[in-house]
Amino acid sequence: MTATTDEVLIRVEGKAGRITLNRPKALNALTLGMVRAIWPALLAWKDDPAVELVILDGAGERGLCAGGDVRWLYDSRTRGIDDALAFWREEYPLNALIHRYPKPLVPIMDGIVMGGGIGLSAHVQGGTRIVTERSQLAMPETTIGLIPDVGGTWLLGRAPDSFGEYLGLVGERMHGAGTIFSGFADAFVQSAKLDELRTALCEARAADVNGVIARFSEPPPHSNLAERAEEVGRTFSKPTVPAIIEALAQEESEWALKTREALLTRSPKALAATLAAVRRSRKLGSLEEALNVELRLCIHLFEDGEFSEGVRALLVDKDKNPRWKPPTLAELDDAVVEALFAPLPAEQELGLRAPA
Ligand code: QUE
Repeated sequence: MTATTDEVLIRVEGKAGRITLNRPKALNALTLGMVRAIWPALLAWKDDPAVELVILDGAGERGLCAGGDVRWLYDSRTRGIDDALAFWREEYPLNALIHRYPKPLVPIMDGIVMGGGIGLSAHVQGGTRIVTERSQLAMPETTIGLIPDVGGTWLLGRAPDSFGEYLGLVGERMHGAGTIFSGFADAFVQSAKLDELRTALCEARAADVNGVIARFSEPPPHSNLAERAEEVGRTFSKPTVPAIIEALAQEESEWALKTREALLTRSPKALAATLAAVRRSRKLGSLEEALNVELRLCIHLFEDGEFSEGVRALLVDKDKNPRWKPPTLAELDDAVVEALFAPLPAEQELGLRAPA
């Protein structure tokens, strides 16, 4: 099978379907073209007896995937919401397909894996999500006025204790053991062994994939994430974002100081929406339902201009001085946050459902 774009390389090697994100200069940021190439390949391999497993990785040294192609979304803003709708309405079903995939899928989460890259890899079930000593996993969307989408609210809602609130609000990077502790990855492999791992996987039967991974994996290096459990519990369990920020001010650690400072730079509206969405996701029954809610939030934040302002300040003008609306949490009305959760017009709704 050949893809219609060179932004993603799709081929079969031995028994493995292989997907390599191939925009290394943009840290493999996910485009609509890539989504449209990956989808039919996964569907075809599902029913292809020659394909035992699928390997997902990224070209270049810097990482699997920085996120969605937010620069393109930013440029589309003057044309309305059609491109944003098209992108997210095709990307999220791919996240769900990956979650439900009937054959082993092995995401190589080397280097930077954020946003859209998490959506392509962290939903995989079956214990095959690989990280390395170079891995940096995060859901940093509140930095650009968005919420942790691509099923991020679902994953964060299932992280231990209040770690989902912490990781989702701050966008903190996870490394080593922290990626496994949080529930975003399964196995640690030294990056120097990845070529050999891929070669072995290409010869593996589906039933042997976990055994092959076990041969190459080792205990992950220490991360201080789990050690923060008490501080995270005392602070990120509070009912509102202002209460979390206040609780951080009561702590004495350097971590609390830095975390509070970070929160104060994030979009107030995105923070409040993220806190509510992560907590509401705990009451949902499936990833698909969480994705439906996330589309509403993202479209509303896109229409509202908060997302564009975040991308402008961080990635376009790079002045790192976003003019959030409102600029502070104190000025943020609960009704404004609740309106972000409102259903979209019927034809825009995602309407994903978990398989029966
Ligand atoms: C939050 C995000 C993204 C981000 C930074 C954030 C994101 C994303 C990128 C990104 C980075 C480098 C690139 C690129 C995109 O940065 O989603 O094309 O070369 O894709 O704070 O959500």
